Amino acid sequence: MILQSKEDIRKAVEGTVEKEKITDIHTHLFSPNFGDILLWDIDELLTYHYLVAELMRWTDIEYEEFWNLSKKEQAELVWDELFVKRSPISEAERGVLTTLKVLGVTPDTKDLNEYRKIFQERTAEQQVDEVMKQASVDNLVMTNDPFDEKERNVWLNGEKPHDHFHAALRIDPLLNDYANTKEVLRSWDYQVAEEWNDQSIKEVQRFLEDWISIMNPLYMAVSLPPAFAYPEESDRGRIIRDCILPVTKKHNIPFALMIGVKKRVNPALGDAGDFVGKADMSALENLLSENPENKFLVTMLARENQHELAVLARKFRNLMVFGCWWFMNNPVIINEMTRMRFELLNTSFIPQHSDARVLEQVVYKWRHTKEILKDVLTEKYEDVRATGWKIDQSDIENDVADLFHRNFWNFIEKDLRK
Ligand code: HDL
Ligand code: ZN
Repeated sequence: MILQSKEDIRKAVEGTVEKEKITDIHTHLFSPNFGDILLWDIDELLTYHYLVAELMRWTDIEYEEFWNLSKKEQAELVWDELFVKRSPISEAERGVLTTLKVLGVTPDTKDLNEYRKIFQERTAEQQVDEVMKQASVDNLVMTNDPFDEKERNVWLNGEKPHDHFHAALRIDPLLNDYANTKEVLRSWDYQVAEEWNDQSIKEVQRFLEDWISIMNPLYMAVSLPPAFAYPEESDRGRIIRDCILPVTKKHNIPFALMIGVKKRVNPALGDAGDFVGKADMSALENLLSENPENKFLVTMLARENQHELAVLARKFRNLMVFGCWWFMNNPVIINEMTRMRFELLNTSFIPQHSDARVLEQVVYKWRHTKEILKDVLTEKYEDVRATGWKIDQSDIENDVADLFHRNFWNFIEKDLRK
């Protein structure tokens, strides 16, 4: 049906954005059969490291003392400081309230125990089904770390993700801390040598191949510091050159780079202690131009890098830009970078991922993003319609399907190998 006005366009965009199912391509969630490493419920929501960082701005509690509190006590402290004593208007604070509302619990009381009762009545499986239904997410990709003892044992015990959950092989300790990881690999009988030689290459490749056969990952991922350089005569540079690139190409899976995190600038805050820095784009430019048969999924953490990343994607079809990552996942920036991406890349990118660490966050991260997407898409279609171009409801449905899942799955299946 040809859309005749901006109001028609807005209605068509809103309906399509609400209806289209989403593949959430980067989360820290797990299939329920992976056990208690899948985090969910109100106390986990309140002790999300984003909220811990915000809590610490209002209290002088010793960090050690906070971490020694029980999860419930930590949650009560966060609730009191950020929701009772003052208005919860930050993105992560508002996210808790949006989540409660969408899950059918109007957040109209400041009594935390009222909310706890609701979550206590559910099982993890029920909550996964409810969250995916409410968020309209029908596939989600996990972050699977073979160096995490608990998770490693789940895989070695033969657990496989339930349908709709997919693996991603995460290799930060291999690329960012090889000096210490060498010993770990040897303890798992991968006989890497002290110096980087053919044996080391063979054994690191064997390690990657073994975990690809265990996990069947959709991609291989790493987070990288602002100082990331490539090529580089370093452990990281050599492992990427000699192992990651050949193995991901052989298996036709993307290498996902998440660039710009300065880890633990305040170590006492744990996961809340990471910072951001602008990265030099030449590393990515070199990777892309030297490896046209490899596929790269990339997101960056610095606002200043977003424009360069979008322009770089115009130069290299083996680069798929994704998400508004972490400190980018705030309405003011999501709005800016999504508009910029449409203006530079049309719909050839993946607009968002939830990065959810706690199951119910999928709900708010997508709810908040969809509200922005509706506004931006309505404007973009109206700009085009105003030239006399015909916009049909089916055009919008086609574009939103690309943005919400087809771009990702097409990229995964894309084969650039000659
Ligand atoms: O490295 C990553 O995958 C990041 O997303 C970190 O996990 C970070 O702590 C985070 O949760 N950001 O949203
Ligand atoms: Zn993440």
